[in-house]
Amino acid sequence: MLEKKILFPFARIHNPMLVEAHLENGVIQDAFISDTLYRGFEQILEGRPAFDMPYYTQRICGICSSVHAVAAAYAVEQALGMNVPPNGLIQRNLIMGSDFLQNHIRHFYLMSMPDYFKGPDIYPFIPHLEGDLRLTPEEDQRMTEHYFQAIEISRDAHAAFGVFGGKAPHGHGIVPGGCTMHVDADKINRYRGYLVKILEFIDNVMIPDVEFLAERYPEYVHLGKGNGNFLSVGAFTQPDGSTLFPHGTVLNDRHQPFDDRLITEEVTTAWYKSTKPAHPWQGTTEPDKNQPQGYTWVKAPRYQGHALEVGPLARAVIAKEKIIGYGAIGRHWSRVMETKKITQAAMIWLERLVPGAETLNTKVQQESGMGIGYVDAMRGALGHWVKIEKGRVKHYQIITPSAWNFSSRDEAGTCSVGELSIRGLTIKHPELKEAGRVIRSFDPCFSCSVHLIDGKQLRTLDVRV
Ligand code: NFE
Repeated sequence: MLEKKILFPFARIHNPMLVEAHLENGVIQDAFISDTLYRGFEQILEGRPAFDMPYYTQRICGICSSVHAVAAAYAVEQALGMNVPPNGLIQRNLIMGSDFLQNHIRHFYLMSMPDYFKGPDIYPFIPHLEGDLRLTPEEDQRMTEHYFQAIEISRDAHAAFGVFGGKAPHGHGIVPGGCTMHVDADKINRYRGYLVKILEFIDNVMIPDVEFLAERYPEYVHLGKGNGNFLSVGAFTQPDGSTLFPHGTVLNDRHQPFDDRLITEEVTTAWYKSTKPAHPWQGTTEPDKNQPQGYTWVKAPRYQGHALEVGPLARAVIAKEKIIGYGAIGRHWSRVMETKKITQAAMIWLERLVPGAETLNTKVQQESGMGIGYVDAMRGALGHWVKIEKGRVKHYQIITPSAWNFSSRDEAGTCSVGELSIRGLTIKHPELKEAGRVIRSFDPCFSCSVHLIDGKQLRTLDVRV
C-alpha cells in the first residue's frame, strides 16, 4: 500500500524542516526534505563594508556562529592580502573549539538522545515519543541525569567561548586580521578550567554513553548510511600552517585532494530563479517561489556532480581515523570522539598562546580583491566567497554544511545524502521515529538557511519534541 507522510515541523533540529516520506508497505521508498524559510544573506551583505563580514555572517546562525566569523575573516583576509599573527590564529581556534564542544554536547544529549530514552513525566519529555525504547528504568534514569548535566556542561563550553569571544553566541573577538582580545594568564587559566571540566564529562559520561547506545541499538550503527562520498574542507589552522582537521574528499572509496574549482551549485528543484549549475563565483541567489519543480529553499551544491556527505563522520573518514559505522549511531560516535580530539588540541593551543603578544594585524595590501574562506564547521564543509571593491562587498556566496547534507535534487535527479539515508528504512512508528533517528544524526541546521519569514503564513503549531 502506498502512503505519503508529512512531518512538519520536524522537531529537535535547528529550525523548520519538512519531511515528506513516500512509503510502500511500511518501507520508505523516497523522501523529500524541505527547508521552508528563505535565507536572504547574500543580498543583505552586498554593499556593506568588508571588515564587517565576520559580524554580519555570524547572524546566519546561533548554534554555529563562530565558524561563519572565521570563514568570513579568511575570505576577507585573502581578498585584501592580510596576515594574522599566531596569537590571533590560536585564539580563533579556541573560540571555535569551544563552539564545537557546546554544539556537539547539546546535539548529542538534547537533540538526539530523546529518540532513544523515555525520560521522566516532566517537560520536555512529555508527551513521550514512545516506541522501540530499550533502556531499563535505571538506565533511563541515568540517561536523564546525563541529559541535565549536558545542559550545564554545554553552558560551560559557551562560557569558554566568552573568554576570548567576549560573549556567545555571536562573539566579538574574531575580525579580519586576527582577534581582538588581549591575551593574559587569567584568561588562559579560566579557559583551561572550563576545558578540564568538559574533558572530564566527555571521558566519564559522553563516551561511555555513546558506546552504550551503540550496544543497545546495534543496527542503528549502520542504518541510515549515505552514499559513501565524503568531503572535508579542513579546519583549525595552526600557526605552522597545518590543520587539526585535514581537507580532502572520498569519491567511490578513493581519497582525493579537495579542489575548490570542482564545486557547483544549482537550483533545478529549489525556489530560485533558474540558472545553470555554477561555481559560487558566478552563482546568484534570486528567490522565485514559482519554480515549477521547487520544493525547498536549499540549493544543490555538488562536487564533480556528486552529492557528498559532510560532518564529523566525513572528517573521520578523510583523516583515516577509526569509525564504527556509516549509519545514525556511527555518526554520533564520530561526533562524540571529535569532542575529545578538540579538547586535547585546545589544551595544547592554550600553551602556545603568548600573553601580551599581538593578536591582530589590520594592515591591508589592497582595497579590492577576491577571497575564499573555508572552514569545516560543526556540521561539515562551510565556504564563503567574497568579491570586494574599494573595501565594500560586491558579491557574496555561502555554502553551508546542511546545504550539502540536505540539498535539493539536481538536474540529473540525484538527491542529497540526507534524503538517501532514509530510503529503505522500515517504519513502524506513526511519527516516523526511525527516520527521525537517522535524520537527526546529521545534526541538521536549517537556520543556516533561514532569514526572512513570510509573515502571511505564520501560524501557531503544536510541536512534539
Ligand atoms: Ni546553523 Fe552551520 C554549521 C554552518 S549549517 S549550524 O555547522 O555553517 O549546517
